[in-house]
Order: sequence, then structure tokens, then C-alpha cells
Amino acid sequence: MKDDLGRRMKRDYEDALRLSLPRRSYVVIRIDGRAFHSFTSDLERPYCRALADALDQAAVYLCSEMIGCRFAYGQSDEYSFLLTDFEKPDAPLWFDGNVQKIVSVSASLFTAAFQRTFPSTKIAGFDSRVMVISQRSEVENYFLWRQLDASANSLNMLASAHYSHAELLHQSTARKHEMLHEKGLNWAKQSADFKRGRVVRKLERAWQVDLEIPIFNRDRSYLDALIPSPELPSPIALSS
Ligand SMILES: Nc1nc2c(ncn2[C@@H]2O[C@H](COP(=O)(O)OP(=O)(O)OP(=O)(O)O)[C@@H](O)[C@H]2O)c(=O)[nH]1
Ligand SMILES: [Mg+2]
Repeated sequence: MKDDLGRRMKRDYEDALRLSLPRRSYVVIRIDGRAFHSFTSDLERPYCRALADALDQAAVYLCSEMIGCRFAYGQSDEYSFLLTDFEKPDAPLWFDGNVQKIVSVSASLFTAAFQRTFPSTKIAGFDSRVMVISQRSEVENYFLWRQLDASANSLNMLASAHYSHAELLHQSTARKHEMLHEKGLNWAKQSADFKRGRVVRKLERAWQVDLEIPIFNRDRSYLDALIPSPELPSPIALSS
């Protein structure tokens, strides 16, 4: 009776919302701090190194937990991870591509790892979303987009540490740079990781943080080396 009920509950309710990722595609997971404008309200502005370090440590932990993770890119309160399953014919996909597992477990592991290195009386939360991208060039564009966002965010963070919200309202990017220069500040002279974000990638079998990443759009070889190319299925795989 209990087994029958369990089977029916799973079939009628759990399985109804079971969504699986397609195989042999690029999978991107982005994790983002929930309401971090308030979680970070007492932290150093414009750039809190301890916050970035804790996000990096959480990303290193998640990279080592997720099957098929290639690298991760982080900026502000977010980290994006690239997963692939096509390097070997039977390479597994994390949780067999079960979307609910992927987003819930990635968010909870990242949150727990973040709060281990960043203890606070405030509760930190992170959301997670997963997307599938079929074209390699679009994966590259995804990471170019996040890095453009990093630069825009860091300029805004620097400007808002020296000017009020009202003073910055409706000001163009060029004008924000000018306003900073008027106070003797130069965004270009800020640290590379603050302006461009950080990458976690595997070097000599260990996940490591790169704080000196290039501008992806200028040095295409950096991302190119991190994003694998898909293998076409062999005729044997096609016929099986
Ligand atoms: N003080 C400080 N705040 C930071 C730093 N990095 C990120 N933040 C904060 O993190 C926020 C991230 O913005 P969003 O992710 O767009 O917004 P959010 O408040 O987290 O809201 P949701 O993501 O929609 O839940 C920024 O607005 C900053 O306030 C930092 O180095 N120092
Ligand atoms: Mg956020």
C-alpha cells in the first residue's frame, strides 16, 4: 500500500515537473546573491576584498563538486559556471541533467560554502538558474556580457562611493569617469579583479582563482582556451 502510494505520488506529482537538460550542449549555471544590496550594506565600498574572497572560495568548492565543470567567472555578487558533457562519449551530466536538482543543490552548496568563509549575523542567500546554449560562440558572448556587466558595475560602485544617488542619476558612463577625475580618482587604476572579475579554473589538478584576467574582448585566446569544442558523435554512437 505504502509503495503503491509512493509510486503514484512520484508519477503524478514529482515526475510532472521533472525537467531534464538536453545532452551534449553547453550548460551555464549562474548563482547570484539574493538582495545583496542589503547584505553588503555594512561592508567596505566600493570593493570588499573579504566578500570577493568568500565568493571565490564558494566557487572553488562548487567547481570541485559539479561533474563536468570547466571554469567559473565571478563579479559583484555572482558567479557563472560552464559545464559540458561531450568530451568523452559517455561523459556524465551533473544529476543526469535534472534541472530541479541542479539549481537547488548548486544554490545550497554555494551558500553554505560562502557562509563558511564569510560568517555574518546576517543570513546570506543565493539564487541559481541554469541555461543551455548550443553554440560555442554564444557561450563566449555570454561571458563577454557578464564581463561588460562587471566593468559597468565597478564603475557604478566606485562612483556611488564618492557621489550621492541623486548626483549620479541619469549621468552617462563618460560623465561618471569625468566626475571621478574631478575628485582625483581614476577607475582605470583600480585593481584588475575589481574592474574585470575573476576566473576559477583547474591548473595542475587543483581549482585556482585567477585575479589577473584579461579583457575577454581584447584577448580572445583566454576564453578560447577555457571553452571546450564539441566532439561530433561517432557513427557507432549514432547507430546505438
Ligand atoms: N559594499 C559592497 N557591496 C557590494 C560589493 N559587491 C557587490 N555588492 C553589492 O551587491 C549588489 C549586487 O546587485 P544585484 O545582484 O543587482 O542586486 P541584489 O540587491 O543582490 O538583488 P537580487 O540579486 O535581485 O536579489 C550591489 O548592488 C552592491 O550593493 C562590494 O564589493 N562591496
Ligand atoms: Mg544579487
